[in-house]
Amino acid sequence: MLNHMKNIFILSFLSITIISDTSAQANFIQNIKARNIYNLDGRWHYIIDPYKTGEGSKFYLNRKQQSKSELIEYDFSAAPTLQVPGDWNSQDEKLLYYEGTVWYEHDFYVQPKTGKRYFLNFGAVNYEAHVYLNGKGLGKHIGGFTPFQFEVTNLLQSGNNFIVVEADNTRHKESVPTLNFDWWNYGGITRDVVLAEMNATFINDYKIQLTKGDLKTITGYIQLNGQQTSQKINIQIPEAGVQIKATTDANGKANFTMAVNKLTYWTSENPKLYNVVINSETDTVEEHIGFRTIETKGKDILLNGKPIFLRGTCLHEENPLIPGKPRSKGDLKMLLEWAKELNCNFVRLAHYPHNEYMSQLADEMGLMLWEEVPVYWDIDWTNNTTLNNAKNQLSELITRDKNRASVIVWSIGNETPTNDAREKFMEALADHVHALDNTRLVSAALLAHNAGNNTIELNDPLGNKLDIVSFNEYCGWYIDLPKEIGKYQFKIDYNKPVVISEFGGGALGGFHADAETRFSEEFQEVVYQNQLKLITTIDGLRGTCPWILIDFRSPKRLNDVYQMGWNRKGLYTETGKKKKAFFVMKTFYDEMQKKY
Ligand code: GCB
Repeated sequence: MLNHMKNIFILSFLSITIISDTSAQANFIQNIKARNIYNLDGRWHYIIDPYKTGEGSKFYLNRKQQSKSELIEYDFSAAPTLQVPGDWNSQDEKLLYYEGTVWYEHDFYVQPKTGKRYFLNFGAVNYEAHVYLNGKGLGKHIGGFTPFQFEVTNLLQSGNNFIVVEADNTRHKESVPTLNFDWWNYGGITRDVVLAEMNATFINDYKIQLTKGDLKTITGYIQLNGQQTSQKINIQIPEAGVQIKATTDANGKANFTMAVNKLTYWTSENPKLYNVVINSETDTVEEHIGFRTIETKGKDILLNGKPIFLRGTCLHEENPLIPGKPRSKGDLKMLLEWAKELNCNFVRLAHYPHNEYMSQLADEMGLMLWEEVPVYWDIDWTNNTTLNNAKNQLSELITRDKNRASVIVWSIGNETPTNDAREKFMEALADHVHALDNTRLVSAALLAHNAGNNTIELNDPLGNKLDIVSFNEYCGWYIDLPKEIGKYQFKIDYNKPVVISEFGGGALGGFHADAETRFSEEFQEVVYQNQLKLITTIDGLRGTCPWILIDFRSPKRLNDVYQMGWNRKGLYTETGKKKKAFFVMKTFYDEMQKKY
């Protein structure tokens, strides 16, 4: 049915961009929040539809009863409302564990201007979204954590308009992530929705970064969208006293290279951002951008050519104090501030792309980031649709965040079991990322194995494709007791920097006992003390990421005494109290800061 709708739509509105399948190229307006936008956040009507009745009954038409006898078995205007952005699970008790379809409807008023073009942009909808404007299908998007947009110039009406979104967070074997994952499957329109008003030809995309390994040259491109493809472009960084002119080609693209003599480079101690101004003949956009290089040399990670140690932490995108997903920039800032209290300079945004505000805040706050896609555990390795889906999520994430100085690592997955099919899949992802962006490092959270004689060996063939070899390691929690951690040694078969992407154990905040009692703060504290002794024996150790900064909800954590639906491995409780292990990590990071 939807395909049929889509075909009709393509025929009648040829100029409309449709992102309708998972292999589509990421194509959305760069830095959309800086453009002329109408914010469509607010209260949206919703109808819970576990049997997908709304598809056959065409809820997208948003029909109203025309006579008192007419039978219409839905009514958006009488339906309750949810806050957008926001997950549905935390806003209606009925939806806490819900996995299925929810229809959203929102009315808005707009007076489109002649000669302008209009784009409807979603920050993220988990997991599959079918979008309609004024009863017409725009297309669908798959993937719960990245932006997508539709051009709606020809569909907008002067006056009242309505959007309908069919959102479905059902888990599927072939999806990314797959059926099994250790976090809450928050559904719905979880990020901002905006309508952007653009000129007929506008600056759609740009990349402005230091050239890989070259502190004196900025390179990048400008991509226009519209008929007037050939334009003069001017890129200026007034504070650095540089500018460059370029001309876009018949495809609306201009590549450029700009020499810079004197720049204050972005670091975590001094996260300098410059105002960058891009002018074309028909558009202007400005953005604050930081400039830094990131490379590896042997076992070192070099930021602006200097060795660094990544004082990291893992983080889920979840609100500790208010249930559910963070809904505003303020919520997200608090999470990063908690990481800074631990004296972090690095955050692993696990296990999926987080809100775009995260990387903007990290740019401002001087936190380096690891960004990841939900290629998590054992996904459908032989399925080509799954591979295209994973590639598309990477493309969308990289398109969105490629100008963020804070982002230094793209992670292609977490704890994927080694076998031939997975190897082929993951190597394809590593190649995909290297081709899209050579100015950052590629990694993945790998699995090490016990090679006998208490030796933890990391020899995953995928490591050869990665710039940093990272692995998760849970000695003292899933394997052995904390007091036994000391018997282990490592064998790591690469001349590359090593980052421990996860380690740790659980504790119920406020539960105190001796250090042998599981789930006590003392047990967790010893896990950390002994883990730090162990992992600092790794010759190439260049970063650590405890799992995890804050307790988070997971339907897999079912112990009713200690867990109650929460993964308790946080260094903070969900109410923001620091556990004893927090101070072990903080002391370690204070010492590492003196060394690097
Ligand atoms: C892991 C996973 C992470 C889990 C964690 C745990 O290895 O990468 O997603 O939440 O372990 O707590 O078991």
